[in-house]
Amino acid sequence: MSQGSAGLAVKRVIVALDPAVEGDVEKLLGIARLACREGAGIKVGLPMLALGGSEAVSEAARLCSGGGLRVLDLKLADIGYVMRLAVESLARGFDAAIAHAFIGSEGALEELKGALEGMGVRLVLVLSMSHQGSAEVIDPCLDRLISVATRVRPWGVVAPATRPGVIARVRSAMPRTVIMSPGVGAQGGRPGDAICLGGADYEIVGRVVTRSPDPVSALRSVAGSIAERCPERLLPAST
Ligand code: O7M
Repeated sequence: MSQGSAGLAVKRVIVALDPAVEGDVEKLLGIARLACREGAGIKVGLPMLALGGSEAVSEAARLCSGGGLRVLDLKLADIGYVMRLAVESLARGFDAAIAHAFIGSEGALEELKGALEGMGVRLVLVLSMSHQGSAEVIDPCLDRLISVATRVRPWGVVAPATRPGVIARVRSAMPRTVIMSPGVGAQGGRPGDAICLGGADYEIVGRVVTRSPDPVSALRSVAGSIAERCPERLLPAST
């Protein structure tokens, strides 16, 4: 593995900042800076909102204002009007915000996409999830979810690192859409499965980095595994 491919690989790793208790919030905000400087960026969502409030959510985005992708993960699944209210108060300062594809375009995702575009924030849609229960309802509908996404034309989609075959199906249906894939490490996905086997652009990693006594080394180690497995895939990711 060359230094060059390790450097490219680390720019494919987004760190999920999910505090487990209130006392974690400050520590994770500290990791935000390093995840944006060293890695591809950060993802914050309901645990950060619940334990740190909207101030902590905004602060995470602010800490990354010098560079790095800032993804707000509320996994929205509501009517367009309510999702618009949520993003108008929480998504400022973020580059992208996540919603579920299953809610459909009319009256929901179209309105959300319009609201986000007005704020300069890109839409990311969840097409499949990393846990086993995704096989119960979501995955049997994957083709329909892809067709919703094809209509809505989000900037990015989410597909699971725990099932690279699902990512590969999404990649072949949506060749130019950014794919981000969670489930690496703590949920059993191997670093590199999503990018090397599935064709994802980014791997989302939470606990492996945030619970490590040495988050920088943990982030570099995930990136090192990706770089070793498929250096040829590591041209800079589209943003
Ligand atoms: O690496 P972990 O398991 O500690 O954290 C995984 C992160 O990815 C966590 O923030 C989850 O909310 C998120 N995630 C999943 O784990 N599975 C999914 O199917 C989808 C997501 C996600 O980010 O959706 C946008």
